[in-house]
Amino acid sequence: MSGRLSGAARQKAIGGLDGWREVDGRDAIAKRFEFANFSAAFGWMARVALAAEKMDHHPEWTNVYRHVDVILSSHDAGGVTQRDIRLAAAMDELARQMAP
Ligand code: HBI
Repeated sequence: MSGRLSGAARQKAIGGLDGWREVDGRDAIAKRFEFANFSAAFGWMARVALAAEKMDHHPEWTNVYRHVDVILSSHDAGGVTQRDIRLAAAMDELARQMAP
């Protein structure tokens, strides 16, 4: 199991992602994804779900119409780990692939 990221390694890892922010009052990262419509949002969620299952690492997320709000944290580690960074990068890549 990888440990919680902190200090410079944490800043570097989060900074290497596309538009992720740290959550106030919790050791987690978050991003709002926006899509053209509900179908695109849900299609992306389906692809992410398959990737997440493969990685055995799962997002906290809510979908409203064409927006998906995502929070990532490693529950067993109690904070942000490399597994969150890897899942975040996979989400970004899948969103890029769906861009018009
Ligand atoms: N997803 N975000 C997140 N955090 C975890 O700690 C986690 C998970 N998915 C699966 C998982 N842990 C399993 O390894 C354990 O629940 C067995």
